[in-house]
Amino acid sequence: MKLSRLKSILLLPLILTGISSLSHAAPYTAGDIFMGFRIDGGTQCYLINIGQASLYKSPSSSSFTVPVGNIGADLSAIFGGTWHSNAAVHWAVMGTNTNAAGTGPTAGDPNRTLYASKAETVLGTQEAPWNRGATGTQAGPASKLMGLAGAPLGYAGYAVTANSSVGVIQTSSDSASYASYQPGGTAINSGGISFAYWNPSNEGDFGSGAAGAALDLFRMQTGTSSQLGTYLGTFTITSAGVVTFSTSPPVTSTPGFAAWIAGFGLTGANAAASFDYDRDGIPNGVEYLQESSPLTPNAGGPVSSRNGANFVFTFTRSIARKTADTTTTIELGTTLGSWPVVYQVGTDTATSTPGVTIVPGSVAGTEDVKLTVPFTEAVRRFARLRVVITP
Ligand SMILES: [Ca+2]
Ligand SMILES: [Ca+2]
Repeated sequence: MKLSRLKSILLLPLILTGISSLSHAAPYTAGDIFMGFRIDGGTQCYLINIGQASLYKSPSSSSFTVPVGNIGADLSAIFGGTWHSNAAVHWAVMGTNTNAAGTGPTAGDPNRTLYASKAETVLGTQEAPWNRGATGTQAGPASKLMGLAGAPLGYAGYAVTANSSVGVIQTSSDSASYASYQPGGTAINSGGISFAYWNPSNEGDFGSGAAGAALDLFRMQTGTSSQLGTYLGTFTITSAGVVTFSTSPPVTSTPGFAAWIAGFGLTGANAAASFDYDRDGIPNGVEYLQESSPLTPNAGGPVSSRNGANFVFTFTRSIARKTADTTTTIELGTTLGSWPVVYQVGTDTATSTPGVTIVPGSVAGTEDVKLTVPFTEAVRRFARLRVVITP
């Protein structure tokens, strides 16, 4: 009896040792997406699990640091200390939830939903989204992305590095390495374009330095090739390897209000931002901001309410409509005749007047703007949303 107990006690440290070594295996959960790095002609590449796609699809903040550990140390070790200014060093983001046929969404997405980056050609200007494809078409890249994620030759088959609990260093010539899916890499699985699908590539490089590199992230549910993916946000990286994801690029490539309103056939006074052509109470400029039709009366628009001791004014806007030609303000007054108190609504909370907060909206591609003002006196208070267009 005593001997048996002694054996149990002796076995315990061995079991713990086993668990400890297992914890270094690269962690992968269905729905995780990846950031990859490679260098032209390199024998090694670097693959990082940046977590569930939902972190980027429905981010809890409009800008956050992606928790990847000290990847700067790994990048310097693999690609040299000047990796962040080397045009031969490439990076990209990509992933899928599953390639398995079947019913029901997995990880919150329909099967074969794809995520892929596109490098910004003009820094600060959003790229046009990748197209969506039919279920059968998206099976090709989804299959390769599952290969990238899996074991033994993909991500899950490796041990993580000492610097990053989510980073693995792969042998480029392995058939499921990150480099093997890229056109300039080992090109085992690329077909000359990224994952034999994103043409020419979902990668950017560091020829303009880390400060000149940005990757826009798009989500592509299965659909038709005439449907565009959805822009989710932009990745940037510092020369120290700190990765940031932001849903608020400063400028988008959208042509702006003039082209938008002309597209509805409105001209002259009917096309003014302050005019309410369809008489739904929403001026054309606000219709633009929330992407509702200026021709058809619709519900929506700003909502004001009282919340305890605060006056609260909220509206939802389209991220794609934060074009450089718009100036957005929330104006307050105690009558409907004058609006003496003006709050600026910037591209994010930091660039707005204090009291205004901007957070991701419940629908991808939108954000919610909220003004909170304490009631300081017992008077009526009115607020309006004003969009001024500067051609
Ligand atoms: Ca209207
Ligand atoms: Ca309308």
